[in-house]
Amino acid sequence: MPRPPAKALAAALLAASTALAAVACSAPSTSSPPASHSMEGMAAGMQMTAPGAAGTIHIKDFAFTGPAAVQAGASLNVMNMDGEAHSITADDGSFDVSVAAGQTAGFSVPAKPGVYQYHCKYHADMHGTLTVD
Ligand SMILES: [Cu+2]
Repeated sequence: MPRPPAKALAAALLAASTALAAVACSAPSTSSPPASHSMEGMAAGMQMTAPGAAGTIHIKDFAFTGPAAVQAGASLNVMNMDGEAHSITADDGSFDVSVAAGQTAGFSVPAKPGVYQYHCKYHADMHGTLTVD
């Protein structure tokens, strides 16, 4: 399956998500705070959408697209462009973020470098990989 030019698309989406975040910041409910392995991770994990986020993972058509690698402890936004809720849940439980349809949420990536496999807990066939440097 041919893919769209991801770079230009991602840049446009990032700009759009920044604008959207300002509007969509109406206190979405997170049930489980991300597990923090350090104090800095804990501080960053408190906020919903992170204005200074290192990047955005987009969820569209039941697929994850996002930065291939991020810095340990960085903030990432998750933008759900689908019509139903998704989650980004680490297979090892390092992070677990649910995002309602059309919403954006933020989370802190683990402070420990490694390759994290994640999935959507609502759709078992959705998988992604996040490399933490
Ligand atoms: Cu899903």
